[in-house]
Amino acid sequence: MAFTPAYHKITCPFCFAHFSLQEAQFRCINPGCPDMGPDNEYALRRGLGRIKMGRVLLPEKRKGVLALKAPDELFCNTCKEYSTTRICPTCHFELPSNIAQTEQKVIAIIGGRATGKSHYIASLIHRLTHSVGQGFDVSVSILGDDSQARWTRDFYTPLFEQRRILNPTLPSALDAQVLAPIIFRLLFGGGNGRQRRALNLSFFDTAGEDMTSHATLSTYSHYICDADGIIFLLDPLQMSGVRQKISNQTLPELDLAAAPDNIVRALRELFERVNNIGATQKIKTPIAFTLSKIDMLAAILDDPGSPLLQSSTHSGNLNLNEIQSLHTDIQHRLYDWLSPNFCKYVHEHFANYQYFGISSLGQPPDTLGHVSSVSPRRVEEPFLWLLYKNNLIKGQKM
Ligand SMILES: Nc1nc2c(ncn2[C@@H]2O[C@H](COP(=O)(O)OP(=O)(O)OP(=O)(O)O)[C@@H](O)[C@H]2O)c(=O)[nH]1
Ligand SMILES: [Mg+2]
Ligand SMILES: [Zn+2]
Ligand SMILES: [Zn+2]
Repeated sequence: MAFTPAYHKITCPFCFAHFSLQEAQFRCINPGCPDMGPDNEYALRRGLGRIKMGRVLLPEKRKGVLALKAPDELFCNTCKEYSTTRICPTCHFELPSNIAQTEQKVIAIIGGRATGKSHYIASLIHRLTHSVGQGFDVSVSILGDDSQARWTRDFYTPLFEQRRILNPTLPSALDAQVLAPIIFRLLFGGGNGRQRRALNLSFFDTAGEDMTSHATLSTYSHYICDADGIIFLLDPLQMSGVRQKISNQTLPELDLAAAPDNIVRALRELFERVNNIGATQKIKTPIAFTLSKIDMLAAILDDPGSPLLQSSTHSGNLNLNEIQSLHTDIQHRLYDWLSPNFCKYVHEHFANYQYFGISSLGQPPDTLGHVSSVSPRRVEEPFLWLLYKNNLIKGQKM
């Protein structure tokens, strides 16, 4: 039987439980196995009713030097077949292959209702898999059949083929699917003799509605509080200063529950509770506070030189000067558009943050919810900055 060294600590890309490779369980996936039955852990996590699954195979507890190696397959006594399908001991989700050789990172995308999270995920993934990756010597692919099917059905086909805007994401109580992340594999390096490095990245498309109450926000508490980076979307169309200036256009209704101040406070309180952070301590997780829908702002920007109107130029390295000038510009405008208190609150409570601006569509949709083309602007920047903060790509002052 083949073995892999067991010292690798694994973080489950679905439930974020930490365990060693030794503790990983297996599932018999032989369709002819007579021992199929309900899997309560799996059903509970997915919000499903009773579901029949292949048998869960438990590894033997090994001691001494034997504990240094973990089996690559386990034997099903019922059907007499070996299984190489590892599952998480906590949530019973199937683990991606090579999990032991691959780093795991989690990037949380959060924001109030209709701030643009789903469209952002769609345009970011599209850019990463089509063009940005090459400039950074990274290849990006979607991992697993579940993730691939969901990406195609819920994001790619409606937005990029049919050019229709995406539906609002249902809260987790109504659609358990949002509790499962879309997982990507990023492969870094390989060029110029550099060492290759593999990374699995989990993204959840959360419903804004789940972000506005303590009870539902807690569902995602580990996803958010253990994340390696957070993209926090802020909708300029919910900011009073912006609404006054573009009042001649049809604007979405004002949604007080989704107000940026409320969600940033809820986020801070969540960190205080889950990670036991004192009232005066700053949160260290890198957070990209990102204005969405910046295509709507062109009409009200008095300064044609504003970085919000320029496109970004990052290739190979993250251009830190460009990031900084965008940050300063947005911070200055948020004083006016939102309130001086917002920036002050962010500064006092977060140690590692930066402001960004993106447009996922490049233009507003028409009244029927169609777009003539999808031309994303600056969408990769917050993501690249988070990779930079996690030492995965280099930054340069140009
Ligand atoms: N002008 C403009 N509008 C956008 C853009 N992205 C999204 N929108 C609009 O914002 C609406 C909400 O976007 P979603 O991505 O569904 O927002 P969400 O944050 O996922 O919302 P929930 O799933 O309800 O939490 C869309 O239906 C579009 O009308 C953009 O780049 N530009
Ligand atoms: Mg959504
Ligand atoms: Zn798990
Ligand atoms: Zn079996």
